[in-house]
Amino acid sequence: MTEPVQTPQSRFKPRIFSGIQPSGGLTLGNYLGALKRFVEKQDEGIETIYCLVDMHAITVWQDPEKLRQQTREGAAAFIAAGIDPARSILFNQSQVTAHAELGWIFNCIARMGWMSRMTQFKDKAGKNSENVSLGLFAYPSLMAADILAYHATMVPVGDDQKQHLELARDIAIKFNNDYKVDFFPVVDPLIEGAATRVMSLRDGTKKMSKSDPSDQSRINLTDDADAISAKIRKAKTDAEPLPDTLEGLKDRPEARNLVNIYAALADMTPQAVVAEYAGAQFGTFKPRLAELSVAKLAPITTEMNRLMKDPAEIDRILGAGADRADAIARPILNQVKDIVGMIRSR
Ligand code: AQP
Repeated sequence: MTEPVQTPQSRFKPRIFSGIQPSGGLTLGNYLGALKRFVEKQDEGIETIYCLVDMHAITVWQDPEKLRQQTREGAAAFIAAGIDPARSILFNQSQVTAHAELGWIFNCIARMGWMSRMTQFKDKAGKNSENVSLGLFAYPSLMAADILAYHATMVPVGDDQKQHLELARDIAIKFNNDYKVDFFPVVDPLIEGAATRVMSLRDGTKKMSKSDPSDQSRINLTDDADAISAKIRKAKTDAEPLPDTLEGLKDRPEARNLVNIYAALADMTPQAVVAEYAGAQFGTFKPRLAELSVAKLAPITTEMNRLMKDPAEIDRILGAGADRADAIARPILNQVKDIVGMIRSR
């Protein structure tokens, strides 16, 4: 057996990895829960690796031409939101084969029982669990590979991904224990900010999602000012005015959601938002929220549209990012193969 590799946790330098599925156009939820945070981390000067996870996207059916389009649109959204492909590594997952290779090894580490407890699988499979893809079941194991192929130590995500990140930690720990090494870092989820779970505009108990059948439930990053304003105007609320403390929003999920969105867009705390709008009716608050949303999102949409006019340039950026990603992941994967006992003779 391979000699145990002595690698204390402290040797891992801070490195951030995160991804977004190109399974549809990106939403305000993806922006506030993920993309905006990705830019902040890049701007803090931490090494950042960001990925359009197209292999995750095909765990449910994707039309090939749409998948290509959505991947480019996702990359355009990253850049338009402030990701600089020179400072961050930006690529699509399938171009770096280390993800699939490590994903397989992790399929052999993860336990069926662990995967069966994943709430996202249960939600997405619903009553149809016999008929969904095997890939959908194995999704969190590939996600662990995405992160650990880079020895990433921190993963900014929305709240819905917390359970998957706990699973990535379990996989890293079990691998280290099984092979008596201290090879993989134990990743830290970064779930921060006022909008870690943006809810549907039609139902405050449901997550805003790009695959929700109702377009009215979400704000898309490609929506124009009129569409954004109309969706916010029609967003479900209640008849009460805004309270003066957050406690007053406890059983008002739709109202709480709009306050959180406002806070995240304005870089305020939700407490500060209710303090400012205490006693205001939604007839007053909604137009202000619409105005703020348009002011923050319109420049991103305009820049995305400009970038989308040159798909070849987007593909070039993704390819160059994939080369840089591969240069980090390949040596790590090679060490994994040595640890596992796989011969590498070419
Ligand atoms: N509503 C949300 N609020 C806060 N964060 C969110 N994220 C997604 N929705 C919200 C965060 O965005 C990142 C990328 O998510 P993903 O594309 O990998 O898949 P998802 O979480 O399943 O997002 P969707 O929009 O619901 O996609 P579909 O409909 O394809 O399943 C993650 O960090 C996620 O937390």
